[in-house]
Parts: sequence; structure tokens; C-alpha cells
Amino acid sequence: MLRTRLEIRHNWTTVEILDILQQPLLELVYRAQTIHRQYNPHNNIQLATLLSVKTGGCAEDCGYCAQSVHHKTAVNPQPTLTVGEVLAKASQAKKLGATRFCMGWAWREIREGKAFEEMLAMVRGVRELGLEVCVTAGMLSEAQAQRLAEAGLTAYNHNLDTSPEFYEQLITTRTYADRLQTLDCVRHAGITICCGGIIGMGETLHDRARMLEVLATLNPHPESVPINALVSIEGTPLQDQPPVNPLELVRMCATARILMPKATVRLSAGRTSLSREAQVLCFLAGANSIFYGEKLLTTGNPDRDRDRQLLEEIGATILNPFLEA
Ligand code: SAM
Ligand code: DTB
Ligand code: SF4
Repeated sequence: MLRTRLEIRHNWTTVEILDILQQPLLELVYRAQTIHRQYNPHNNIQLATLLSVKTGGCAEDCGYCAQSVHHKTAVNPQPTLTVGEVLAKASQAKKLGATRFCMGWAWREIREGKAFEEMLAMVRGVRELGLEVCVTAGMLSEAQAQRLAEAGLTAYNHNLDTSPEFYEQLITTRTYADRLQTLDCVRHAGITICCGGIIGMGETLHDRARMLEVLATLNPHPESVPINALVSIEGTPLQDQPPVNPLELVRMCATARILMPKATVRLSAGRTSLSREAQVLCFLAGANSIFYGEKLLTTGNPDRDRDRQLLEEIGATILNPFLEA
């Protein structure tokens, strides 16, 4: 099997990626599925449950986000969840079949102090449950990444969101270079990287290709690549964006799979607007992870029972923790 595997490349160009993104859809899905089978022969899908530990009141101005203080949305700042509350949720997620537990903080960056110590306790606690554990909490330093690694953190999520060129139209309070710097700290600490982006924010196909190019020229590639469709939030600058064509999401999943054959490609935000059939197409195109649970951070997600039923119907099995890397 190993002999037939394609070479993993880190030198993809924009033109090559644009060509892939624009291939006839059936060709594209066939190509992505061929690669997917070589690297993930068992039809495994990872179930990751997401919990917002600190909701709302974020100082950043990300144009898509319900939690930014710069936008008047229906989301108000909530008290930070306690270690006990979080571990109870993680334990429940495990019972319901999740193998990865992801925790979010609406922060610009991690600061030293009580909240960080509690984050470390949460990470240790989730690992003790035998789950993979992921944190997303904004920028961090080398030293903080090191402490998270020591606590047993599996992955840190920090998205590029879009191309370097389109980025400034979405976020002004931190730069693309800041994001890459954070990813560097995560990598140096030996934590796996979860990094992807969003489509449907008014970006061009060229922007999508450029975002994928930045991801696919990281060496090593991110272990996990979330592909989000914009959930348009009232009160944000992106509130009137038209919904994403589901086939565009299929194209993104397929292209991510072709460029980064070993990564876990997660079909992330936006699944409530997708038909079961569109989701199956994304799985065929190489998506092999979903968020599992009734809520993402502030918005809805498909029902657990329906998700389980869907996976059963298509003959997918649930990925065991720690097998993805
Ligand atoms: N504050 C941290 C940060 O920005 O890195 C962590 C939480 S933040 C909400 C995590 C990611 O969720 C963002 O980078 C973005 O890709 C995604 N996201 C946020 N709002 C979204 C929306 N309305 N639709 C789709 N994806 C969204
Ligand atoms: C990611 O790429 N998507 C997740 C997770 N990483 C943290 C977040 C999606 C958020 C969707 C909007 C909301 O629920 O507020
Ligand atoms: Fe804050 Fe993250 Fe939302 Fe940006 S995406 S406003 S950093 S919570």
C-alpha cells in the first residue's frame, strides 16, 4: 500500500491549486476520493464536540464573528465556565460518542493568570477521560504553548480564515503574520495544528486558493483542517452574505484532501444548511471529521441522532482517538 501512495508536497502553487479547485466536479471528487482511500482506507469519521468555555465580549473585530464587542449581535458576554462544568460536558460528550473535545475562548490572546491555570486543568481533565483535546483561544506565546503541551493538549486551533490578501477586509485588530507566528509557537511546542478557514465571506476563488496554498505549504501540514461555511450573524458586517453553494464546500474539501492527503479535513460550521446528500458528497471528497453536538460556539449544529444515523447509513465508522496523526 505504501508504495502506491503519492508524495506529500509542500510546494503547491496558486495556479496549480486554482486548477484543482476549478476541475469538473466529478473529476475533482474522483481524484480526491482516490487519494483519500490511500491514506484513510477505513471510512473513519472523527466526531469532535465543541464547547464555548468563554463566550462573547471579545476585543477582536473579526467581521464574521458573533462574539466580537465591535458588533451588535444577540450574543452577550457570559461567565466563563468552571473546570467542573467543562469536565462534566466532556464526560457527557464521550458517553455520546465523541472522540475529540474542543474548547473555545473568545479571547484575543491567552494571558497568564487564573483563567489560564483553569484552562490547563481542563486540558488535563479531558485527556484523563481518554479524549483528544483541542483548544482555541486566540494568540499565544512559546511559553504558554509549552505549558499546554505539558498539560497534554493534542491540538491548538487557530484559523487563517482566508487569503493573506483578503484578510485585512475582515479583521484589522491583528495581522496574518500574527496568526502564522501563533501557529509557529504551537508547532514548536509539539502540539498538533488545527488550522483552516471560512468560505462565503465575499472572497474570490483566487482567495480560496491562496488560503489553501498557505496551509499546504506549511511543513509539516496542519494535522487538522477545518473548512467552515460562513454562518451569517445578524449585526456583523457579513450579515447579508448570500448562503454558500454546497458544491463549493465539496470543492474546498476535495482540494484540501488532494493538497494535504494525511490531514483530518473537518466539515465544520454551516452543516445545518446542508442536505444529508451534500454532506455525503463532502465525505466522498475527503472530509473525515465533523463537529458533533447540538451547538458550535454560539450557533446551532445538526442533531446528534441524525448525525449518527447518517454515518450508519453510509457505512462510516467513528475514528478512535489518537489514530489520526
Ligand atoms: N478567539 C479564537 C480565535 O479567533 O482564534 C477562537 C474562537 S474563533 C470563534 C474560531 C474560529 O471560528 C474562527 O477563526 C473562524 O474561523 C470560526 N468562525 C467564527 N465565527 C464563524 C461564523 N460566523 N461562521 C463560520 N465560522 C466562524
Ligand atoms: C473552527 O474552524 N470552527 C469552529 C471551531 N474551529 C472553533 C467554530 C465555528 C464557529 C461558528 C460560529 C459560532 O458558533 O459562533
Ligand atoms: Fe474574538 Fe475569535 Fe470571534 Fe475573532 S473569531 S472576534 S478572535 S472570538
